[in-house]
Amino acid sequence: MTVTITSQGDVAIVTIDNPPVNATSQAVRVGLMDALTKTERDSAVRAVVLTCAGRTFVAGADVKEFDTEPVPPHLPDVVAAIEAATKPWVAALHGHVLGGGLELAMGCHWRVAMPQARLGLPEVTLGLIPGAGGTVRLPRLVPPQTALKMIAGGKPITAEAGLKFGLIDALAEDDLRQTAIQFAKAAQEPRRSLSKPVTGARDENFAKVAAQLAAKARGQQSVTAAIAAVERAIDMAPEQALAAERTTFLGLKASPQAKALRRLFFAERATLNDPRCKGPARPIDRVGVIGGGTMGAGIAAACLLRGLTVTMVERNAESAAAGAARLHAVVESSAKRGIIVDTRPVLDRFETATDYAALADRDLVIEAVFEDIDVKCDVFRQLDAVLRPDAVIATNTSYLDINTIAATLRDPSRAIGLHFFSPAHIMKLLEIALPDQVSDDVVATAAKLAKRLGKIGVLAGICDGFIGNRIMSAYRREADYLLEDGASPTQVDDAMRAYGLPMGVFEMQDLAGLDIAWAMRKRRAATRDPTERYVDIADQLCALGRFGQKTGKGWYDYDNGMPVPSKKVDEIIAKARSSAKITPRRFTADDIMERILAALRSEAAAVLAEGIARSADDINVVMVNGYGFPRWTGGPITSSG
Ligand code: 3H9
Repeated sequence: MTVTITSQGDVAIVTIDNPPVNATSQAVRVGLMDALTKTERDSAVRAVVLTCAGRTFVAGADVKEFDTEPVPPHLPDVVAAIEAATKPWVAALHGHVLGGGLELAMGCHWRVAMPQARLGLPEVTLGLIPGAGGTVRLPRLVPPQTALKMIAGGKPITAEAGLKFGLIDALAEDDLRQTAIQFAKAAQEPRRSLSKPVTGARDENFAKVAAQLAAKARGQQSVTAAIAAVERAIDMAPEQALAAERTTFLGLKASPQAKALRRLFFAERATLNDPRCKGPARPIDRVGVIGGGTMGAGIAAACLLRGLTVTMVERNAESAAAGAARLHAVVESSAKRGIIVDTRPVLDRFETATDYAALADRDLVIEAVFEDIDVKCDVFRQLDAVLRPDAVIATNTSYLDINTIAATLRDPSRAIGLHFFSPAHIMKLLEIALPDQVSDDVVATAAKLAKRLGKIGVLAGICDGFIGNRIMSAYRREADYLLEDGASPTQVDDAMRAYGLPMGVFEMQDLAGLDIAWAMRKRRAATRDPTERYVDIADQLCALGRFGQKTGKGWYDYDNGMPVPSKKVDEIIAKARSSAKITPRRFTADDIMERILAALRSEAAAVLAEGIARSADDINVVMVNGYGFPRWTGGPITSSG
């Protein structure tokens, strides 16, 4: 039974039990309607507590049902029926109270929550707006601006914030069920969210938040639809606003953006559905990190923030102190962002060392030193000499040949690639690069680490750049071709931003610095295929010391930090065109993106054909989570992209 009724005195306890996240699947909706009928009829029942079994309250409607016609009873009707009940309903909230889950809770007359509960309406992230009254009830419980942020921003709030804003009536310090029962016993008449007036008007601040959210949406329709829905909820009678909400919800549900986002939702959760990830894994509690630079400190922080113990090894005391300072700054910024409450227990699990011997008891060591194969091989040799034979040794390289690095070990089967993205404590993606001899339990260990760190682990084969950087180099190459063929850096960057990327490829290079890629190109010059088209404009910029923002000049000139098109760069491009005997042509933004995406898709096809990626879905997950491709396209290699 997905919905059961028990009782304590005159309080009925309605429990939803629909693992894994108690989604409001059809059986749950039927069960709730049935429970409502029974409790209304039963004269021994004076009040009702709605609760959930397992690790969470209802985390939303069942997304798996969204590709078929909705089957009655519909969730908005269930919520409305509970709200109309003659007996008080108290929602007992724990875990994730999201989407249809929060809508159900708002249909109840009182809400008590565990302090750790998170409450939100994340429908926009699935290309939707709330479809069971959420946009209409929330602005009647919390200030309009808060409702707007929750509905159009999609980010959940803490139970404490919910209490402050009026969404929650009380926090349960220990026994949620008993607290809810006490509440139900004390409850008099039902108190209906929909009967309340909205909490305030649409003022200037509301308009400001709406404008900020719309600007951030970069083409995602659900965000603008969500803003409009909240505006309607404030301006219109509730019945009208509810009807409009439902129409918008159903329209969006069938939209290409929502379909693409749903596909991505399930793709992100399927990346480690691989037999190699399912077997027994080795322990990962004690981690070593080699190198305290930006990447090393970020990786160490990612591990510490998820409860692991970390020793960071640097070559001398001074570098160790600098690495520790970087790590402390990251942990402190996480406290400021509310990720952790107290930095002390986190930092207590951290130490630095200057001798590899300090890693003798580590379960897993991740090197994050300079991106040079000889340096990395040397680190691996030193680790081999001191680590336990069962310890996993990982490299954070983003493109070097891990088979060569693994071959320095007596037992290469314990080597693996863990390619974190910067900032490593924030970015969700972890490319797990598998050298030829890696053992299955080492793969399973990497998968366990990804989950423990709250990251999306994606399996990749070994090649230059694995999945993401390899595809990105094809993308950058095409952008260079476009310059030589007639486009300007500004046109290319503008086209990319219009497509939904946070930054264009040239402004991105200026931000990151052009020198590292230049050094790499020089190293590879001898082995480059002489028949392949090569555009040397970037090399010429570097030869002039134009390394990007850090030198005040790169693809753009910088005026007070703002990029302006550079005459010098235009000259270099013009010369490059004439020496390649190219007559420049005009490009529209669509032409530019079509060419860039075609190049990217062709490289993605090669990555798939060579078995570097397991599936097109995995590639999309990488491009969206590691490289800023707009989520609502589902990723650049879906047909909707
Ligand atoms: C909505 O509510 C619309 C309404 O307004 C109106 C309706 C009329 N449905 O993420 P995890 C599965 S829209 C179906 O790995 P975690 C997931 O696929 C919805 N399945 O766990 C996975 O399955 P598997 C609004 C779902 O602990 C398993 O549960 N709600 C759903 O890292 C575990 O998931 C949302 O957008 C679902 N709604 O995170 C919330 N949710 O084991 C979406 C999860 O087979 N969910 N599954 O791979 C989440 O954000 C996270 O799952 C959550 C737990 C934070 C809850």
